Amino acid sequence: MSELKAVLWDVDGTLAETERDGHRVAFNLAFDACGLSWRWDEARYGELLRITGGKERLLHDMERRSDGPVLATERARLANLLHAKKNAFYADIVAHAQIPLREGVGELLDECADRGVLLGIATTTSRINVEALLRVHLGDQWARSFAVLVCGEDVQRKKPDPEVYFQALRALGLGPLDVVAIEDSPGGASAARAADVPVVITRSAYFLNATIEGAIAIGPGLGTRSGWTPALHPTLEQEERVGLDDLVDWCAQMDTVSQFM
Ligand code: XBP
Ligand code: MG
Repeated sequence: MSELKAVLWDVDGTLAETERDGHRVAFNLAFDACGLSWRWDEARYGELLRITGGKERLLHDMERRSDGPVLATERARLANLLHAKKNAFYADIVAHAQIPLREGVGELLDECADRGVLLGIATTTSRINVEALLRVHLGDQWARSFAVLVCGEDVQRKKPDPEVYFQALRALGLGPLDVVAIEDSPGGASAARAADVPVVITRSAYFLNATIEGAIAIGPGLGTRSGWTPALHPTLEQEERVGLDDLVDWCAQMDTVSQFM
């Protein structure tokens, strides 16, 4: 691996636990606002997370229920309506319910900025949702912190397709081994790996036990040094979190690691 030049962040599940308490709740509010009795409980939403993209998730569910519109054009129209409403409710939830950034995320963002490592967003979620979340946590000028922002509407094919990573690398003018991706899900890991981007997995609530292949490291979150594979070196630093040097160490171990993960 060459010198680490950028860290590319997934959003939902990685920057914050937005799925269970954010998007899912907002989808249910949107169903209600449209007079539908449909509800996605936590378990059903966990199944539906296999389908990336909110609109795609709605269509997938609608095609399988007996009380959904029969015509494809009607399903598409309803999905558009529900998705727009969902995003409005989601913005309201993140603005008020304050879904926090996951532990260690803010610190690693700051450390990257301090050490001249570029930041990027590589997500399948809509730009409006990224804005809503990051404005709350990083302020109105949040976008200035990121050298590249590739969102759901920017790609033809969402994760697990690697297009989001190819676009981010092209925009940065970097090769895959110049960067590290941080993801939380099997689909996110597949997308990064298919673009040859080394990926670190911070497991989120919905993917605690999921089989995730090809990561250079997997652990419970950036806020702890325990529970990681490969294990982290003990540190003399006060902080009990994953730092940039750890990402670089994992990259250096990459070839060895892939033999046992
Ligand atoms: C996660 C997703 C998204 C969100 C909903 O993306 O699959 O679909 O659940 O977002 P990532 P939209 O983890 O890559 O951020 O409704 O805006 O599609
Ligand atoms: Mg994710």
